[in-house]
Formats: sequence, structure tokens, C-alpha cells
Amino acid sequence: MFYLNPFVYNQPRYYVHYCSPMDHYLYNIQKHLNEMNEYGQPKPKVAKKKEEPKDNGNEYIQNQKRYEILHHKDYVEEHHEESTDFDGNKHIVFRRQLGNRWYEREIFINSEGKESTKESWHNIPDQEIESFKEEWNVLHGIKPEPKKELENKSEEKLKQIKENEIKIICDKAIEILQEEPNLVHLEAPITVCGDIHGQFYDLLELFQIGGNTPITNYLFLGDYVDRGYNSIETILYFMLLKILYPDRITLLRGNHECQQITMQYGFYEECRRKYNSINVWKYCCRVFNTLPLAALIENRIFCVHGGLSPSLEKLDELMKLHRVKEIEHEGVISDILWSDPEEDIEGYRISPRGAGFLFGGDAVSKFVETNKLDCVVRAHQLVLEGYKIMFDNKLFTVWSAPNYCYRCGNVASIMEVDEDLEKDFKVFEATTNEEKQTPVIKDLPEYFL
Ligand SMILES: [Mn+2]
Repeated sequence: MFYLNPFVYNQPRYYVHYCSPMDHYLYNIQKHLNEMNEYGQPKPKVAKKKEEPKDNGNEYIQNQKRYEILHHKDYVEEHHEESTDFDGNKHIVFRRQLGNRWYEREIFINSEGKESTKESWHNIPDQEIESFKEEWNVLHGIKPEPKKELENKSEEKLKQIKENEIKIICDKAIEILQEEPNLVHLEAPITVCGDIHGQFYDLLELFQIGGNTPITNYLFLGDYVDRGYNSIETILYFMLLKILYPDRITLLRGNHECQQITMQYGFYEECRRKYNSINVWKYCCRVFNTLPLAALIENRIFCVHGGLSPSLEKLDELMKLHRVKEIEHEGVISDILWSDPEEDIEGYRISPRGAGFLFGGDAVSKFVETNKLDCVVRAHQLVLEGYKIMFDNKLFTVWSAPNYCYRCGNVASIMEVDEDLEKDFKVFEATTNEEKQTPVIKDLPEYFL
């Protein structure tokens, strides 16, 4: 039995059993996330200083002033060799010695006069290179550069979650998620939340408002990544919660949980910027493909990211779909992840989003009746008031990203559903902690609405 601090700094602790190395590992990740929370969100990366190669004396020498090497007074021995072969190719070798180290410069001149040079440095055991550098600096009166304070502590911290560790988390999450059905059946009480979009610090605020997992049961309606500055932290956090409390948190797929969209709207770039590689993005995309599509609370409340589809009449049709793949351009899966309700239309219309449909009140009534439901709950659209009720209480939009894109000025909400399926919206604002660190957006990318 160990103490396990459940990620969030300042929140109550729970007892859990340590039963596997994975638990041990998760504990460290949690500790890490706590620290990161204290440091604040990572800043954009500054240009990386080119590292001096440590494994190869030759490369190091090439970075030094060659001229000085060749003319330094402390070179005690000198060697010069010149030869020409039958084809007229010239080979010139210079050697100089400093202590027990040799510098060698070979010049090849072919019969047409074309010249090439090869430099090498001999007899330097790896461990001596460091001391040689010092020696070199002393000889030339070069003061070593003082080590700079880490400019970006949180980013350094983030790097402690290594690529291969993220892979372990993703694999574990996939293991759990792929066992879930397309339509997850859930019990009340439960708290339903909408889009997060990489606003990690506001997500922490959300848990302050709604209570912690696993005390509060959560259903998230997707769009965890893109647009905000902390998609990696957000999706990692969700995966860890899912791994720790698989029955207490349900994660549905949003239209942003897919390769194509994340390449355009920020998550892909964030992975490249923070990890210098796209592996993290690849691992996460595999997780996205396993996320379930919709949920049903007590058989009465249908929950999905976008909305309805003209090709989906009965809910059990969802069960037959093969979901573990990219989101396609059309079909039921694409529709329910992309569609939006529209006040003044009948049935279904083409959506200006280019995927999914606009659906009217009559479509909702029909769907609700056919499936003996109370209502449909969805996210996907920014609502300045945090939530919106439409079509005579048959359709709810929940939006959980306050001050969306750090500039929309909206409040966010979560929807608490109690045992009697009564709904209560809790509204919250962007965390003030984050406000201090909100990046200044100079050139607004296209995807900021
Ligand atoms: Mn969406």
C-alpha cells in the first residue's frame, strides 16, 4: 500500500495498491505532472544550441580553429609526406603532435587538379577529450562559457516523460479502450464534459469544479487536442486517468482525434516542437483510433461529440460498426463526430464544415422517440455561455474550454447528471493561474475560428 497523489497538485490523495511496474511508473508520471503544474505551461522552444560531439575527437577538432592547431607553438613534432601514384594523383599528409595526440590532415589532388581534404585526430581515448578541451582552453586563454540557467523548466520537465514512456502509456490505454464497445453504457450520477482542446490548465480547473476522478464519474465528449498549447499534457493526463480508473472515466472520440485533423490544427506541430519527432503524435493517433464513439447514460441520455446522422436510425446500429480506424470522410462515424444542430431547418442539411450534417429539431425528436431517449447531449460547438439547450430540452450542447483559444472570452461548463437524471450545469472561467502565462498570439493561425 502506497500513497498515490492523483496528478493534480493540491488535490486530495488516495490509497491504491501498487501491483505492477506500471503502477510504479504511473506514480512517477504523476509526480512529474504535479511539478509541471507548479512550473506552469511550457513556452515555445528556443533555438537549440548545437551540441559539441563528445564521441569523436575529429569532430571536436573540426569545430576548433584549425589554423591555430597547425601553428601552435606547443606542437612538438611535425611530419610532412608527399606521394604521387602512376595515374598522377597526389597524396599529401601533414601530421602534428600535441602531447600524445596527433592531428592529421590529408590532401588528395587528382590528375585533373581537383582537391579534397580529410582531417582526423588520432589516439584520443573518449574520456580524454573533455580534459583536452580544458587544456585547449587554458592554452588559448579561452574562458569556458558559464552554464546557462534552464530557460524553460517546464519544458525540461516535460522531456522527462520520454517518448518510449509515452508509448507505454499509449499501449496500455489502447489495451483498455479497444475492449470498450462503440456505444458505452453508463450509469448516473455522472458529469458530462465537452471540448478541452489542449487547454490543460483549464482542465485542472474543471476537476476543481467538478471533483476528482475517481470520486466523480466523468464522461468526456472528445476534442482533447489541437488549438490549445498543451495538447500533449492533456491527452497524457486523460490516458493516465483512464488507465488508473477505467470504470470512472469514459473518453469518447471527437472529430479532432484523428491524424488528418491533428496535422492541421496544432497537435502534430506541438509534438514536433516539444519532442523533435513525430513519434508521440503517431502513438497518440493509434489511441485515437480506439476511442469509443458514443455513450448512453441509463439508457436515456445519448451522448456523442457532434450529433445525429441521417444514416443512423436505431442506436444498436452503432454496435455493428468497425471503429478502429481513421475517421473517414463520410458515413455514420464521420456524421456523429461532425454534425451540428440548427434551429430553423427540417431534417438534415449539408454542413458548412464539409463533413457531417446540420440537423433540425424534428430529426432530434424522431431519433429520441425511436430510441426511447430523454435527450441528446453533445459538444463540438463553442457556446459563449458554456452550454446551450435546444429543441424543447431534447438537445444540449456542453462546452468545456473557457476563453477558447485564449481569446474568445467565453465561459465553460460541465453537466452534472444525478441519479434521477436531473441535469445541472456548472459554469466556470479560465484559470487565473494560466492567465499569467497565456502566450501572446501575434499572427493568429487560421484555425483560431
Ligand atoms: Mn469538435
